[in-house]
Amino acid sequence: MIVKRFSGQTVEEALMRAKWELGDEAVLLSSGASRDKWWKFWEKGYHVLAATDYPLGPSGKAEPNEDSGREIAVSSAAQSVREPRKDRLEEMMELLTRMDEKIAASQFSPKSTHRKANALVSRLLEWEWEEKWAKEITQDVPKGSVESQLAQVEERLKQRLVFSPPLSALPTGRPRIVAVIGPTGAGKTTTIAKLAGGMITQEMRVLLITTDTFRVAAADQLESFGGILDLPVAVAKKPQDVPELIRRHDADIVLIDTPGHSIHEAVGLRSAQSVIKNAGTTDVLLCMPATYTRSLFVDTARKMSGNTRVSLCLTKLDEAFWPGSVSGALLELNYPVMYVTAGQKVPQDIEGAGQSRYLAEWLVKGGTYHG
Ligand SMILES: Nc1nc2c(ncn2[C@@H]2O[C@H](COP(=O)(O)OP(=O)(O)OP(=O)(O)O)[C@@H](O)[C@H]2O)c(=O)[nH]1
Ligand SMILES: [Mg+2]
Repeated sequence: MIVKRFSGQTVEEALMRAKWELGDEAVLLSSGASRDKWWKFWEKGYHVLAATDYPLGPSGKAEPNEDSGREIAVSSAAQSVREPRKDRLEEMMELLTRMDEKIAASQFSPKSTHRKANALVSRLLEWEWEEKWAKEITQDVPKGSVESQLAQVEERLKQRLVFSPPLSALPTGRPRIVAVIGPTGAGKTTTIAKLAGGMITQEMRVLLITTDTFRVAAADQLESFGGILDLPVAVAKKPQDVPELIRRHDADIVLIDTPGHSIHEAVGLRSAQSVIKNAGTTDVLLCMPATYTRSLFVDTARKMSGNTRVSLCLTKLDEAFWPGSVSGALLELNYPVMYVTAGQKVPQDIEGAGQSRYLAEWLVKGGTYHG
């Protein structure tokens, strides 16, 4: 006798395999859901345990040997025993097929709210949301299609996020002094150029100051933007020079560029804080790339801001496809978001975060950012 296990996506498929290999004479010993580790983890599987009297033939299938063939040919008694066995097998197959259909139907039942909730969480997890935030933001979302539930999640996110209004001139007539800080290559200098470009169209008087005198050609980058936009650019050799430079110019808004540095670089962290302290800043804009992982984003934002109240400028949204890490980081930090940038073009690839019609949707659904 041969006893063998067969698997399939459905019981019927497993049975077909058993019959194909062991022949129509095979009898079903047991069946059930496959929980073995070897079954493809993303699919549900079923197994059947089947047996036959015949040994495996050269084809790899069970074939009657001479004796058993003779047995079938000559023994009408044996035939009569096998016939009801065959009927039973067909009967069981029919029963199992119906069971399969029932299981499949219950999985897609609109009544199953638990499964609906999971479908919503799964959708967020697909976009690399962390399970903790996915579960929290979807808690008690009313029933409906996943699409309509995602619209609710988007609304909730809008309510949870904090936005700062875009920079404008102060009503006091004194200059608004904005320090732009952030990790290396986050887009600080480019963001300053984008902001300045927009401010010129609003007829604000803008002064650009760079404190980035450590690196080769760092000041040149801001000076070239200043040249293109026809704006004054001042170079501060040390943070203490900034107030004097501001006094020398009559500006509504002063945008101060700072050198990028890593959070492991204590000197860099101190120098950015020194600019903030010495320049008499009214605002600090922290540029953070949307391409960071959630933990790197949160760690960097916390270390860069220190004890200073900052607003975020989310940069490089166009380079990030999966929103989970940014959404999770924003929920965790709860910092106000002032701007988002999604592209290298100056000045157009920037928008006020609170005014963005697409940000909340992107933070839920991801994909290419259409700012
Ligand atoms: N795709 C994309 N690229 C951007 C965006 N913002 C800036 N960049 C690019 O990122 C690169 C670095 O930008 P910078 O403005 O020099 O960055 P930074 O923070 O001033 O860099 P450091 O001063 O070296 O720390 C440049 O190639 C920019 O064009 C954005 O929103 N999207
Ligand atoms: Mg720079």
